[in-house]
Amino acid sequence: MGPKEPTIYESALQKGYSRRTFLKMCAALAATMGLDYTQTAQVTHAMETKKRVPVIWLQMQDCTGCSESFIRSSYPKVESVIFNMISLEYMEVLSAAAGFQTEDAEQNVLKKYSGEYVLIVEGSVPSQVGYLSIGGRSGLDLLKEAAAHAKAVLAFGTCSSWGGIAKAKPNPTGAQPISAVLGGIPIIRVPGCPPIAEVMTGVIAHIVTFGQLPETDMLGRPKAFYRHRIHDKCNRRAYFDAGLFAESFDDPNLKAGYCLYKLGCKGPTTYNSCAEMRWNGGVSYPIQSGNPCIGCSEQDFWDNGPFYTHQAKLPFTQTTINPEKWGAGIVGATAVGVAAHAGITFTIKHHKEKEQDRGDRNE
Ligand code: FSX
Ligand code: SF4
Ligand code: F3S
Repeated sequence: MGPKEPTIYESALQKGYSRRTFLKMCAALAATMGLDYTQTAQVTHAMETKKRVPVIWLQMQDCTGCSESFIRSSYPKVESVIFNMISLEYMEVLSAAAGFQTEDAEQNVLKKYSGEYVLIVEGSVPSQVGYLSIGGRSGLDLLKEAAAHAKAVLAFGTCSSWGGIAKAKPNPTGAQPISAVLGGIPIIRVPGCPPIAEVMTGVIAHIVTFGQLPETDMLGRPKAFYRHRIHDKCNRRAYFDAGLFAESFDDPNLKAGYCLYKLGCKGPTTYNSCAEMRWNGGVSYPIQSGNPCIGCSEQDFWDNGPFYTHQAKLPFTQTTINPEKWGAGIVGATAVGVAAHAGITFTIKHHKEKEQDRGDRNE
């Protein structure tokens, strides 16, 4: 028998982390998972008693955006995730080895950790012969082999979840989501092009902490991160409800916070955590930065464009609400939609007066 494998806590200590840093990491993980502060103890207990989870990260047809996003996780920092919570046994982007050496390493890991490892897949799978071969084997082959003995399969990104950009028309490679070729194997979908780093680490942390897959919605997405539409938590939502819309990208009202719906925003039909967790360690997200949501976490988002053109009705929506009418209806501005010129003028005027008031108070 080999030496006893260290727990996550022990391995953190071995790497020179203090108990204090370790506890901070547990608190950050609990927050990322959306757990109550009081549940931090549960996370800490799991990290003190459980061993690191081996992870194999496969890349199919993708742009490496998911890997790039993941390695920029801020809360917790990816070095603490990678080196403490999981043991990243195979990942092309971070691999020191190259070529056949790397492929050999993968084969060893598949055998050594059979039934124990979490398989993360980034990218879509081509159905046309001749596309995507790694080390002389087809991507499809490698994927099926790795999925067969995985403890859990996580589809990171819109490509592996739904097919993504490669599946957009005319789809020359016959790209498909991994669910299309892994029949019968439960898959957790973590869509986004790419997904938010903290969402990815949060899903892994859930599996490590609770020893089971997180609760998902009908489409296999973890509810903790995909239960809200961007629109539900959007920082511009009050303007939508008030019927105040930016009319163009150089409209000064865009900077003032007006809603981007008329510029094509797909927030009303997009499920993701961007508006709550934001990007780059909580700094901002597309809408906050002035760019309409293009629905990057949704199925066929590339074909559901155009991205920046206002559409009265969004195609393939999960809601029958027409946000244009809904927004104006809420203000009660004669309830005839954004075209109700008098109503809009009133709300804009009213808003400007309020802004003026605020400015006066702040002076
Ligand atoms: Fe790229 Fe990942 Fe988009 Fe796809 O992210 S960011 S094309 S979801 O598979 O690398
Ligand atoms: Fe935010 Fe877009 Fe909804 Fe406007 S339409 S409130 S910008 S999500
Ligand atoms: Fe994507 Fe929309 Fe978020 S475009 S990054 S889901 S705000």
